[in-house]
Amino acid sequence: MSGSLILLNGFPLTRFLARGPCFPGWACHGLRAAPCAFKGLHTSRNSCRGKVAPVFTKALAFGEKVAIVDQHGEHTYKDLYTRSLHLSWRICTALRNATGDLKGERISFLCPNDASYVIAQWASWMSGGIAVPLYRKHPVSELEYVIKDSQSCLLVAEEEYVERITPTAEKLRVPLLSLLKSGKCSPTTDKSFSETGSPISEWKDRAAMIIYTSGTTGRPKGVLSTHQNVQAVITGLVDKWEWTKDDIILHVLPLHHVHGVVNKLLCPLWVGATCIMLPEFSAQTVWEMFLSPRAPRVNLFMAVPTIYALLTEYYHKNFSQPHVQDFIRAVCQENIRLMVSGSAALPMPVLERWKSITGHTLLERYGMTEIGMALSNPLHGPRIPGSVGTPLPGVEVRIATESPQRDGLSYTVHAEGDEFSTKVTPGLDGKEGELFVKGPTVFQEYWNRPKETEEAFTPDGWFKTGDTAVYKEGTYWIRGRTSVDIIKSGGYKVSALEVERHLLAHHSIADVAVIAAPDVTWGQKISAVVKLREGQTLSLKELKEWARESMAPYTIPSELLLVEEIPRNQMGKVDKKQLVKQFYST
Ligand code: MCA
Ligand code: AMP
Repeated sequence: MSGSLILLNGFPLTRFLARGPCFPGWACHGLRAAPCAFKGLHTSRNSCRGKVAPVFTKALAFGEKVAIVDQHGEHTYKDLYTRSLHLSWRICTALRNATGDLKGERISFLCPNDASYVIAQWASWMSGGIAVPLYRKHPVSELEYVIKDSQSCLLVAEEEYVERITPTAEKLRVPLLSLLKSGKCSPTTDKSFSETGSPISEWKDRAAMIIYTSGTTGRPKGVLSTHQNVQAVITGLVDKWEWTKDDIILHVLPLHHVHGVVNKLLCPLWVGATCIMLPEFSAQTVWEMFLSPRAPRVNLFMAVPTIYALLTEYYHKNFSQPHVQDFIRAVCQENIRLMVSGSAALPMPVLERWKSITGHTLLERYGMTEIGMALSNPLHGPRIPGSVGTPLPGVEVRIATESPQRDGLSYTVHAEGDEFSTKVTPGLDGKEGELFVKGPTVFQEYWNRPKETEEAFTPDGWFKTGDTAVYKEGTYWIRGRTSVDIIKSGGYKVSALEVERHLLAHHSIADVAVIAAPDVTWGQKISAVVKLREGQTLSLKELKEWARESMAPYTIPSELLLVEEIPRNQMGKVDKKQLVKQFYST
């Protein structure tokens, strides 16, 4: 840690650019990781050529370069590597593992958005474990679910969260290691261990991380990705969006989802770039970071559409003078090379307002926890508003519909493509269908759920995304989810059925249907249509307060509609499309 301190809205930053040489042979000489070449291998859905190795294996090559800037200061690649190695030694010691290879045991970790997260993630990998990130805003019951479901053998918590998670660790009898705040130094590593480093040399088929995602059935499922899967996503994006070590990205997303973990954190760390991590999203701080005349100068930004909508709202409230607006546009044009939107459909008004404010046409791309990133508009060349572009390197996509046959299911393929071209079935031009994906980015399995894993793929190995898509005008378009029970709110995927399950535990609620209310800022808002038990009353405020105990904040309904009866058909099903029309059609 060194350099002169700059205080920006209470967030200390130090000058860190041009900090000493990188190690020879690596990024200093225009490092661009080779993209995974995967073409036409229909029999093996997860295969990728080239050496697979996790991101930390590159860290020493970037040496003294600053990897992370957070609220505690700067952290070089070497700092991160050394401290991760030390933690991995502590992990193996705590588990009495003398080999230094946990062979795929799960390690859950609870860290703020700062360097401690990277250290916990790298340490999990260095010790041969699977990284299971927990989210600090989740209620304890949700944290417990993830630790239990992933069968984690150890818990790492940054010191701020130790007190909160200790009862859970004790209840589940999982050892808990406390991690110092990212600004504090760890004691020196056991010498022999630090000299040996990680004993693992073969990474390709090793599992890397489990990210939890909601589906239409059951509780959230753990999506298990291998190091090869993770690397394929990273290298595809590094290649297509031309990441270099000179990039400086501003990180504002949660770190229990692929967008925050891979696109915004592992990509910069892969190329030796710098990631400035805010503890959480704040529109004011983001604008200050964009407009600050001093280093570090952010030149890359990625977010969900809601964040662009919130930044736009802040801009209109605070920057009304024409000369300020001209200044903002000029600074954004000059300093920022790329702004990306993803995780949910980008509404046209959000795209247009952002363009008029900053001069940037947001690059929209499409991804999913199970497949990493699949489709992207181009870095160079026209970005078509409303479309998600074409397949990323190594990714194959199909648009198809199921055709039931006597002897089982078959699929009618409307279009099929890869990075280079798309073929359309004659007569099915522009016809909507479900989007299928294949390639090295596609996950290995839902943790401990073989049946769900099998059902998620076609017999010939395509992952069924559940998104409706169409190919036309030379590009792919996402038309929405096939299921009404999946809600996208603020970029988070929320299962309506899971929300209903929680709400039915409320003593005043007799029946409930959770629906998605369209909203330009949040994409969709979670709306609960509720029938109360006789004699009961319930306000939205009361419901929210009650829900905070057991529900993740972004799954709590922001609207409550009280009804006499919830309309159900003979099968007991609610026509949710009809309910949305009834309450939200304009
Ligand atoms: C918060 N609020 C909401 C919602 N969330 N209102 C309606 N709907 C919501 N979903 C309200 C709160 O009630 C509160 O209102 C106010 O907004 C601020 O709440 P807070 O919790 O502080 O919100 P925030 O921290 O500002 O969160 C907004 C956010 C967050 C930053 C946009 O939702 C976010 O980080 N989203 C990103 C999720 C993400 O990374 N998804 C990637 C998964 P009041 O003040 O009145 O109480 S998808 C993925 O990874 C795939 C692979 C992909 O393609 O990327
Ligand atoms: P998650 O499962 O949380 O990773 O969310 C993945 C889902 O987000 C996808 O299946 C899509 O429904 C949605 N999604 C991601 N990017 C886009 C996009 N650019 N346009 C529309 N939907 C998107």
